[in-house]
Amino acid sequence: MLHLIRMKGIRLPTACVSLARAVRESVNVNVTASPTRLMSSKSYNVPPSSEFVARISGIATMAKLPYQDTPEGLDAAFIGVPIDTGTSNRPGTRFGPRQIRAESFMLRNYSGTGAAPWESMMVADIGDVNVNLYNLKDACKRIREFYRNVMAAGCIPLTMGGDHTIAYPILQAVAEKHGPVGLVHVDAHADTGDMSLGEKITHGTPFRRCVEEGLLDCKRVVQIGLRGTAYSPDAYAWSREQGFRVVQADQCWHKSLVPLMTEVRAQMGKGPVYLSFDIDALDPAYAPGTGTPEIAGLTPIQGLEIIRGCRGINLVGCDLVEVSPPYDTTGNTALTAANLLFEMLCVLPKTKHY
Ligand SMILES: [Mn+2]
Repeated sequence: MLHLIRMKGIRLPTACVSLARAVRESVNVNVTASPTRLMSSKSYNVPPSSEFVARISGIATMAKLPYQDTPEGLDAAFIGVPIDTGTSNRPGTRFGPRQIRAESFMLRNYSGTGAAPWESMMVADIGDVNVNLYNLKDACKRIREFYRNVMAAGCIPLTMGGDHTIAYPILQAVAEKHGPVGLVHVDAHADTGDMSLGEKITHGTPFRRCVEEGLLDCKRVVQIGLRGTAYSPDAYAWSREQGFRVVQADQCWHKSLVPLMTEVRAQMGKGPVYLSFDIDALDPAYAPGTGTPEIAGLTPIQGLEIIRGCRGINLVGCDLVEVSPPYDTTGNTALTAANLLFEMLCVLPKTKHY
């Protein structure tokens, strides 16, 4: 764990502070002009600026935030769940959290929307769930227990997957605290299958399990971006029968999704909502590093419109899943994921906007 020190209300990793101080002193910069100094009068974690600290230096935490090993005292936390045991096709999502962290060092202080998360909330990277790579049921149990602690601390989890199986145990913990939640589910697939190869727990079944256990407020569920070939002529009938709103990818083509999100906000109302974003919702031209790609998907612009359109929704947890680094040597899938996760942080209820 990085050793933290406090300096006039700003918590930075020690190495970053000493480097920042050295840089300031060597160029005689007015201390009050440091962007980190201007962030807030409260004691929040603020990632070091590349004005003072080499962007590529340091241990790769999400957004260069401090690492701490508990959720205590945090308003929100980034958490990795490095698992691909549930995948049906290309593996590799166990490497997702690591590469998202590695690509996240380009993130700065403000979103283009004027959102200022580092001025609004105490956020840290609390590391990874120690998953069982050889037993998916035990992995789910470990994930559920980890997230129970996170929820008990009053901390909003922002999860880096990991295949989509993880949404099931996470939602078990979320619903234990909040009761049945609304769901904004962005994905190429409905992930509402019943069984695969005789197994109930896979990355194609999490939302069926969630419905069976009463974890979702089904009238407040929307699935956006669904597409691809199917095993039946009406592949999303089960979703609609539960009361979900289904927005297939072809209903999104060539359009801004801002009007859709106005409707989604009305559908979600004031109750608690979980946001689950499978990177395969995006077109594989933009996000090839994923386990089950489907052609003709959403653009990154539409992805941003969906997330930014969640501002005003009572988000109690978010995830970004299915990043499989071995299938994208450019790193751009993970870079996109890092940015989408930052934008999720930017629409949490406590985040202030300029
Ligand atoms: Mn999925």
